[in-house]
Amino acid sequence: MTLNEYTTAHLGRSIEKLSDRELYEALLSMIRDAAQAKTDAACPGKKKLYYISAEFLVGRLISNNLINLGIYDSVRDELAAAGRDISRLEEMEPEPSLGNGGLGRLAACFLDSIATMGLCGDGIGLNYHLGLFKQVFENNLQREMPNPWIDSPTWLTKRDISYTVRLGNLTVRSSLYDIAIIGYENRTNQLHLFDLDSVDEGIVTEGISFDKNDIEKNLTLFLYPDDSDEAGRLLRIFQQYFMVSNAAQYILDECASRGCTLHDLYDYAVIQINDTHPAMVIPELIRLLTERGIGWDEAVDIVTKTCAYTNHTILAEALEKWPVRYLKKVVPQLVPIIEILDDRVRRRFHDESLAVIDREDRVHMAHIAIHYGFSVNGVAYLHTEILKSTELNRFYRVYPEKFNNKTNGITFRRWLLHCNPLLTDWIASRIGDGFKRDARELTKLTAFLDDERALKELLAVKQQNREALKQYLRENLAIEIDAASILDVQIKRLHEYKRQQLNALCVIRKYLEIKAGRLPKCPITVIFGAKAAPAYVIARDIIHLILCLSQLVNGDAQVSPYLKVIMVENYNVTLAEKLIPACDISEQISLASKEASGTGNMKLMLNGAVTLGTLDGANVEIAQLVGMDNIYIFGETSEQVIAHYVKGDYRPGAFYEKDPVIRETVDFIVSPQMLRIGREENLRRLHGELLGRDWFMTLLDFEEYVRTRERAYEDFNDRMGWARKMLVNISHAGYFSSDRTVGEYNRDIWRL
Ligand code: 26V
Repeated sequence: MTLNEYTTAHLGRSIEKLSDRELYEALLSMIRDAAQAKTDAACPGKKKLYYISAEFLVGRLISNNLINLGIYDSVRDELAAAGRDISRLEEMEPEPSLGNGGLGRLAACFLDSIATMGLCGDGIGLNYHLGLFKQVFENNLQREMPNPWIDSPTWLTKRDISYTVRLGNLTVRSSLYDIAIIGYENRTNQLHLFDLDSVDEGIVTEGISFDKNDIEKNLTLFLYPDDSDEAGRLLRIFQQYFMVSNAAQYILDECASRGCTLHDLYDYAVIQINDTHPAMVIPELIRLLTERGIGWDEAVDIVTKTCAYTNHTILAEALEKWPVRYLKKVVPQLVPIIEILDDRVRRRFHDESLAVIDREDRVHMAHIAIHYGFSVNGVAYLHTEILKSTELNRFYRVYPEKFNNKTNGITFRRWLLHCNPLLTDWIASRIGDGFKRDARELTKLTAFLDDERALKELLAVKQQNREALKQYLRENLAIEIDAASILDVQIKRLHEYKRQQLNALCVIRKYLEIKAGRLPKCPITVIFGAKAAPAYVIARDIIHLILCLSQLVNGDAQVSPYLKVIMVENYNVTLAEKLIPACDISEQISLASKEASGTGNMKLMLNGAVTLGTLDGANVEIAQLVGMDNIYIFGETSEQVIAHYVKGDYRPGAFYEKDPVIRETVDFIVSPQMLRIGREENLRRLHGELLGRDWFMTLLDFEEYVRTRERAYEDFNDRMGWARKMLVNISHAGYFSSDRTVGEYNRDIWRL
């Protein structure tokens, strides 16, 4: 059915007669009907996957759904023939605010690939009304605002399903909303989002403040509510338990309805636990199974054969450990179960480091997931190796068979077909359409590495995308960029280990160079996009530094023709889709060993940006695929970095004292120019942190970073040489399709 037939049948009017709003609503409901029609496709086997995650960063859905239904081009052309522009309708859609960063975006890419591969697998999470906060900049500081995203019409479909959940002294009844996940020319699965009807957005006062104790009203307001006080931490546990208790009840009910006796649960269900946030599903399932008459030993056995855990970070501070005291307040019903789980571990292994409850009475959520699950996976080759050799080494020794690697991936439907139609068409013109189904076909592009015409066309595509970005930033964010400049981007959550501060120091260097008359051959635009966790003081200071630098550099008539610094407000999936096709240099500069994988690195590579990065996360695999001539690698290796931590021998002061360039650069943070623009308290605190502690070793790699970045800028001027590097990157990006990743999960873990 065409859109026009649809509007005529349902609204009695043709496209021409409808307002943009009416057309948008019609499009949404047409897509929902089409998705519904694809929910009944048979599953390949009787087992079904349940992917439980605190985050699903799905992004806007209209265009992606149209692409996956195979009707994007026809709808676009139909609209155009009626004098209407599909992009105006696309821009009307609010972006669901259900995630923070790579973890949530990965979950969304996986759902797309699972449905695309015809597998039966649903997501399960929470319906946060105000999402992750919305970032606004005021006086060069980040301020947090609620991010309401549930509009009318919405993709959410209310289901007639509800469960009882005990939250401390409170007993609540949940509601369930589904979002259809439409595979590319394949079946429709569901994202199940649980919610509570009593939640009240009206309790939010100043910014994102609210009464943290009023669980009935606040439970699903925000993703990652501030946990800098006890009430905030308790709220996070309330959220997690609400999520997994609903998930467990849903899974048991659905499996029972399909013939499962509970004794054979693992034949009907596999549960992927995305990071530790959903790990309480393990004791909750044991509770439910024993309550339904299954003996303890068997319940533990069933659950262990059903659950698999993905680790997404080695940062100790991010591995959740909940005090037993908290769990007694929030989930007293799980505490005796967790104690038995701990007891069983202690009887079996006489190794304190493997315990579920440590000597300080804290419950290690990852330890529950490893002992009582059948699979533990890291998210890139290097990350899994580090887990096995250091962070989880004791576990690896007792359960070597559970450990496996699944290098992350991204869905090419969103990160190529949807966000970069020009490049997609260009690729298709060269190698045909096969890559749209099978990303590995991109390697066919290597045939054009010495084809001057092809390379020129590729540069022209990038140029057009840069101009489109320029226009978008002007119209939507009132930001001016030079479309002829090098676009050098770092877009990701703000964290010290990702080292946005290192990039900022490099910007200071460039500024001082230009001031001294050493001008770059090609103008440079450095773009940042990042949100800082509200309670993360140094991360907020780094944002302040970048915003102050931006004001200084862009306002300096002598410098700004050569260098501009942009920090986009409220970086999200929608902005990523605009930025990535236009970028030239992809900054992946985390301290080696700290970035589990990264997935932005894959998106940028696929869109023809060249990586400037450390040998960390998936950068290692990118380097292997493209070869050292087509990537800019710098910095100490993960082994060297790990050795510094073991020896405790990194001293930022030593770098500062011995290298006058470093000293001048770091001191610039608290120079009179900067203090005129910024807040002394924030700038001094950051300066002190870099000199005194610098836990993520910014200064360690500074000199080599500056040098390597200069080399990349220099190479950029050789346009044909650069185009070749772009093409090598695009040609080898196929490995990073989430279809490949999901295929491996299914082969090794899920076995659907
Ligand atoms: C969470 C937190 C929370 C509080 C304090 C500091 C901190 C630091 C890191 C994290 C990350 C939690 C897990 C996560 O988001 N990991 C990301 O997962 C992506 C998908 O696998 C991966 O590409 C990123 O490298 C990894 O950081």
